[in-house]
Amino acid sequence: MLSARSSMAQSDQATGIQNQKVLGFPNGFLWGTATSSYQVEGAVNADGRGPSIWDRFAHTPGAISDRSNGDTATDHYRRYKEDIRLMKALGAKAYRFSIAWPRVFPQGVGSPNPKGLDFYNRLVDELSANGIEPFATLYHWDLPQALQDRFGGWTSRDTSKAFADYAAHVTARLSDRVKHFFTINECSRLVHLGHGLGADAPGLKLPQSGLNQVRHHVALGHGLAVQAIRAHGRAGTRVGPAENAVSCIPAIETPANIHAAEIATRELNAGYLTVMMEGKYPEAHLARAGNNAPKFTADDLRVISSPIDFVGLNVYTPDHYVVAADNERGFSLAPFPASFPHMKASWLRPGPEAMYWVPRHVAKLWNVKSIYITENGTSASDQPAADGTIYDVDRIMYLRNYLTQLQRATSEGVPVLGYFLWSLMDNFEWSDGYEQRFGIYHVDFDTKRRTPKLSASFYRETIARNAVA
Ligand code: PNW
Repeated sequence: MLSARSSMAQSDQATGIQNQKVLGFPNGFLWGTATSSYQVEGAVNADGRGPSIWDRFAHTPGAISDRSNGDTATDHYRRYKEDIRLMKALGAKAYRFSIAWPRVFPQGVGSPNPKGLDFYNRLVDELSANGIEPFATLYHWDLPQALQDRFGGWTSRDTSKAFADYAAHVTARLSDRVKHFFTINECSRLVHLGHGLGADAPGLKLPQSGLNQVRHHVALGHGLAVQAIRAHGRAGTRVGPAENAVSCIPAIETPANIHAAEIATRELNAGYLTVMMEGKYPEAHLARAGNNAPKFTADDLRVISSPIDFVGLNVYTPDHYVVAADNERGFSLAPFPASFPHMKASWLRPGPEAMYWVPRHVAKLWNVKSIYITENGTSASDQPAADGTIYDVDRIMYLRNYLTQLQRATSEGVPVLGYFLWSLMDNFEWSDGYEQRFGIYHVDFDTKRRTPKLSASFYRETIARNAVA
């Protein structure tokens, strides 16, 4: 009797079709999942937590499509042990969570609330007991409302300074167990959607000059926090941003288009990664802003570009670039045709190649030696089949394609050390409320019951093989 393996080999011989190629990742590749405080915790009044701008925004009529809010969310605050069991069932090695600033400083500044930090102490201890490495994000958009009221939030550099004080406080207390800190999640989205379009908290629609100043204060907050984390973290504490860089991919992989996508990456991320990595705003960027350019000092630029240990990248939807000879910028955006497919959320247009090109551009442009993919995932309709299972094969397709491109990157030596799938479980998807489900575990928001989707099995298999399943 032939074993299954050798009979497979035999039929391969018969057809001439080769054995399936293993798309393996480097030894020790760090597989994880990600969430953020306001999206999962709930318990908004527990243990002295102060209100955040997201509490205020979510309770504003018309702000959230399904009129929901994060008051209870997934109740992760009380169910974190169960959630760590879910991670363990996946075989995950790391968990990226965020710390709610208004739990630690209910007024943003001033007296800390020790009970708030206690939650993260419990969480970190439980993760460690289960062999899961904690990666903490310090700011995933839930600014204490008190700072919005008092300083105008990120319109003032007082908020950048308050962020550094909060970062120092947290690092001093957690860095005995937490070795990796992310400063700010997606500076670009919090600036653009929160302060330009008014679609995220605090719901502002600032004119261009004000928006540019907010962008500068957010970058400054990142830099001040990097310095605070260095000053207060134990030896071995590492820090970096978690940015959703504008993802520029060459529409066709010719050397000229690749170059166009690379210079687009540098220019289109000028106010974020570029200034963090280079310590200056590119001339062309300031020239385009003209009178609306932000006000800053030379010292600000030194702070913003404080050395970091890694770059975190959230990778979702890319833009396609081509070279344009008649264009002095040297790159040209190929707009999405109306026929371009999208996932359940209309902004989520799949572009798996982003998972190859974005870390590659970042590594090459700025000689970055350590990169984490801090988020990647998709929403899906997630209807249970007759047998009760959610066969989310669209999410699996999406993940498999992105991971295949990630493997392409790591196999070529692009220094990506880990990947955090967004998200462990369905959660409060900001202005889309609970209508967009990103989890690989389904959450029944009435009972808070968690159930694995088929994609949880896909991810477990990928982690077990350390290769695309
Ligand atoms: C991220 N885009 O947001 C956030 O960090 C998460 O909190 C969020 O739940 C997740 O992705 C899914 O939306 C993004 O338009 C939203 O490219 C939009 C974009 C990127 C990231």
